[in-house]
Amino acid sequence: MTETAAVPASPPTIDADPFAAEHLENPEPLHRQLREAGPVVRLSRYGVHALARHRQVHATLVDWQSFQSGAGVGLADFRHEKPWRPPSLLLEADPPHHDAPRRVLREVLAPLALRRLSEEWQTVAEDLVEAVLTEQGREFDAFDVLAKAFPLRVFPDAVGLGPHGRENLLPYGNMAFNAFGPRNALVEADARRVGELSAWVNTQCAREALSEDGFGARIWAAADRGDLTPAQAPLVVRSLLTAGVDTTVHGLAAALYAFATHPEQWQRLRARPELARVAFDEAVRWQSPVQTFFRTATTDVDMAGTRIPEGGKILMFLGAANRDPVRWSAADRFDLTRDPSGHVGFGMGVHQCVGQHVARLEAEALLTALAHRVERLELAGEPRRHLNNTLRSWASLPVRVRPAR
Ligand code: 8QM
Repeated sequence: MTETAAVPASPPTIDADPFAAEHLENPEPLHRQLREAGPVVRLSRYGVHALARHRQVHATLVDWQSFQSGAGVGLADFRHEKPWRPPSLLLEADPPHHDAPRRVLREVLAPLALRRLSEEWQTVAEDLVEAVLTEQGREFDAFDVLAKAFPLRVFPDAVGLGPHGRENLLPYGNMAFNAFGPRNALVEADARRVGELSAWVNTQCAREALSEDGFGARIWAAADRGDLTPAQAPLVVRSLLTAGVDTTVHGLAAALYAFATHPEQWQRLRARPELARVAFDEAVRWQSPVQTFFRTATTDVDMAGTRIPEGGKILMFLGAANRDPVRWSAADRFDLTRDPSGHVGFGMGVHQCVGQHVARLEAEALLTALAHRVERLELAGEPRRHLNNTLRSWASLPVRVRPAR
């Protein structure tokens, strides 16, 4: 075996556009093709390298020295192109600049800091499920009334947002997640609202706009202590508003879709509601709500026989890695008995999702409430995707339920 080829060969080239509607709608066939083509492939359409196997995606995520985020984690190279908004201090930064904002947000969103929310969110979830069952009956759009409704009921309050304009949160996130991709029709469709939505979000990040007891206020308190500069605080709040809404909405939708299509797994959760957390992680592995991110090579890097040039963009297919048959047995199966840890749906390494405990708490509250009240859950119609360059997202998820007695 010649594992260490002295002269890097040119990798297999694939001409498909992963951001074309057909692949966003149904990404698995292209993911399979990319994984099978090789450990590193070339995407001719965008002049970037791509990784779809778990081993290489994982290795790239944990090697922030060779693969930076500061040049942007989308297709655009911030060293040559002006970003659509000031870069995120978390997502689009590298150590050492990344360290202080990361530490602050990690503390604000730590499991211990969330404990006081847990009981309240459970009650909200129980009330929501009860209201849906009485008001909607046995058939409803689980995307609208559960996956969208629940995070919007708990998260903006937890941040400390005011009551006005909350309907801007999802469109703003949708725009931000589209912006990581190429400037295609999805980005064009958002263009006319960029100014208005950005202005609203930026206004919400000011100290005066935030209540005194939320995540936002705690970020500002960190600035008062000198852990952040006053200029950094609003950008860290902006990260919460960008990364904290659409992700959980579509992540919860992924979990509901998984259960609606796997009745035996629903029965397993009903028998043991304490599986709600692992079920959510398995749903994140199985659907990968965040499908892709880019890195930029800081130097020439040889990976599995391919030389990635300094400055080159690398597209990581998180969703493909999360179903790599080399890493996962029966990778395409949603299965509560597996251990999904090691999935890259929340990333890995220094940037691994800092809000994952918030997401898990939301999921635990909603899934537990449902498991107690719903005996059967099934699709009542064809689910519809909403297309986004980065998020595997939903437009509707019609379900039929049989309430437990
Ligand atoms: C994706 O603005 C940000 O800091 C930010 C935006 C999007 C994400 C993360 C952070 C991964 C969920």
